[in-house]
Amino acid sequence: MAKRALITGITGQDGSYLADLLLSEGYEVIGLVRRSSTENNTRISHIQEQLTLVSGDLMDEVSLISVLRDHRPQEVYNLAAQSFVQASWTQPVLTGEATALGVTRMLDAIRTVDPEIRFYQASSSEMFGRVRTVPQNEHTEFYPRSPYGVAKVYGHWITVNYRESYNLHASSGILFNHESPRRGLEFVTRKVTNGVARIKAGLSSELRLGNLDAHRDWGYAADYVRAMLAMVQRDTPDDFVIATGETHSVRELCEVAFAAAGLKYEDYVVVDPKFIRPAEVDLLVGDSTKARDVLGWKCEVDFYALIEMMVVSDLNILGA
Ligand code: NAP
Ligand code: F7E
Repeated sequence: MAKRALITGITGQDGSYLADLLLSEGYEVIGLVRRSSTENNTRISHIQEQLTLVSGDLMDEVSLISVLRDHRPQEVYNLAAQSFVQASWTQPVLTGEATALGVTRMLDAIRTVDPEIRFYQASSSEMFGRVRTVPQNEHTEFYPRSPYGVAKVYGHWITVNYRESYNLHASSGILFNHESPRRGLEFVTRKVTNGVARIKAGLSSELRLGNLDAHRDWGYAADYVRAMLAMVQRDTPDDFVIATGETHSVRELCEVAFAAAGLKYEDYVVVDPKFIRPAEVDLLVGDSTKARDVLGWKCEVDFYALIEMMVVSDLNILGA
């Protein structure tokens, strides 16, 4: 019989790639979607008929319990969150409710309905924040630098705690930044590749950014969802860092993205203090040796191929 999985955050970047992957593996996929006055299914429109979309919200435990009772998934992938770091300073309480307490609501719904359900939590390299070691691995101390990072630390530890308290099969994937043509326009990679396409199409004459010196370990989202699936299939739940092991600055990102369209970033990029954060994460670079050794996971798409893929996609979208 086909396995049944519930994905929270299915309308987001990772949810859509994970749904693609699970369907290709023969899963029945249930997607939790929060109520909205306008439908927001663009990332999953190509597979919508193969999905069962159900209404619910991480803010509302009753809805989570009902969805688990009605659909009885064997696996739950908790990808839903307020995921934009910058917004976590203007909406810190909402970020805590969804990104931190939402994890407890889902874990407790699992404990109540069926403690045999296997659980994946979308943890983040933002938990490392002001990094204590370089590169960062599963033993690196957390030092979050935003309300989002703090909320993710809570989400990680409540996952570990429910595993230890109630013996749940709960794993936490500590994923470094991962991007794709489906990335939200507010995140820096997509903002840059969309900005390049807009300039090329004659729709903009400049691109306003914040800190160009921040360094990130950027990978491809479709590679990263393979790691989520692999973690949940193991006999023993555990925590894994997922990263490429390479770091690049935002400036380098601009250089590579503008060059892919035959442009020089210095001619268009303007630093705007509006995009500088109250506290910054200066440098992230992950060590995913454990994932390679235990899960057999590795990434297939490197930084340069990823940025080129995103520029090409954005140029196509705008017909530039
Ligand atoms: P995303 O594109 O921002 O998607 C977030 C998803 O969460 C959307 O489907 C959103 O629904 C949903 N959501 C937000 N609040 C909700 C609520 N209260 N109840 C139910 N659903 C809610 O994020 P992503 O890039 O795919 O990331 C997926 C997860 O991985 C997130 O937890 C993120 O924090 C984490 N993460 C991401 C990265 C990365 O680099 N992408 C790295 C590490 C960890 P709407 O469509 O209705 O807004
Ligand atoms: O910023 C700098 C910014 O917003 C990356 C989320 O998926 O990954 C993501 O969080 C860097 C930061 O991603 C702009 O200051 C400069 O240093 O693309 P971002 P993030 O904050 O790293 C982690 C792993 C997650 O878990 C999160 O959910 O780029 N930067 N100028 C800018 N960033 C943005 N967004 N916009 C700018 O104009």
